[in-house]
Amino acid sequence: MNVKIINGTSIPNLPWQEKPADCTDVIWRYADNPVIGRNHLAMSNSIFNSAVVPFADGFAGVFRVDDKARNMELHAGFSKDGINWDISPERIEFIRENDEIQPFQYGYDPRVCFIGDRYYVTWCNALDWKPTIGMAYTFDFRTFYQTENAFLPFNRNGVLFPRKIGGSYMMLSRPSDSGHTPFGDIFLSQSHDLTYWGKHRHVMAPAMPWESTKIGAGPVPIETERGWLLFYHGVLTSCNGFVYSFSAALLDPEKPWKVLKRGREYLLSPQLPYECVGDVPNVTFPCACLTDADTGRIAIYYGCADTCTALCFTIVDDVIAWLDTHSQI
Ligand code: BMA
Repeated sequence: MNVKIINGTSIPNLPWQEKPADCTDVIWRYADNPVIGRNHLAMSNSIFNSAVVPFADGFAGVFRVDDKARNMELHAGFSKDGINWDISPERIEFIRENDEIQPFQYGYDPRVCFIGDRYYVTWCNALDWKPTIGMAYTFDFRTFYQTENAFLPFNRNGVLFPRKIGGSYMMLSRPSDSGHTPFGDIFLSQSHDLTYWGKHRHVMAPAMPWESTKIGAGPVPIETERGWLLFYHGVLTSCNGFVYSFSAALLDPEKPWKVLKRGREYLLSPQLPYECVGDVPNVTFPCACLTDADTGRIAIYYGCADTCTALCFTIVDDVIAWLDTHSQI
């Protein structure tokens, strides 16, 4: 491994498949995708755009589960191997930190970030049915404590950094509108206490055709000696609707609102049937990755066609080498 991962975790049981000999891409898919099908639970219409982390001797996660009434819910789950998931059929019942926090109306696109001694969950949370960034924490993925929303509506894709940087917690987000938002840049906000957020900075706007409508942060950024490695989705508007692909960027280690490298092409786009066909066609939407600090192996979990959850792989060295030769800022 050339590029060192900083503050990383050893994950010897990381789900993994070697790159197929004939693959010339930086990211390759798990051969038995999808790993979580839409009917994984008797009550589910779809399970996608979900977040997993290493936990105990395996993995745990917060899953976006849309039920058959098409409520958008969050469910907890556990796995020994990151492939076979035991997802609760009951939605998470958040314990609200105070009574003024609005009871859950809907939630989607969770991210999970371990900071200090607990796992923080950020997700698109309804405030009076308007989307913003909800926050909660858990120690065990059984009891979840909901804290104040980070921002006002309308906002989506809230993604925490896994430690304070320059004395502040940091979160990426994508201010949006009440509908299917035909615009969107990634911004960064800072906080001393994970409650009050300010010192907002612009990070990046859509640039290349594949992402020309809007962009949004994906998994929690990976700290490397070259900077913060961020996977992010980008949306193109075609005559048939939105197309969600994803790529990578490298953000400054100390001032992560500064973009050091940014892929001019997507790394993965909807091409296989489970990515192109479903409740919302042509969506690949990464919300989590597992990174083994010893080998630089990365397993990325991504939602497919707003229907199921799939897995793909890459290696830190390969993504950064690609960014070194394919960047346009
Ligand atoms: C976004 C979110 C995602 C979804 C995507 C494509 O606005 O709702 O959950 O995957 O649209 O429908």
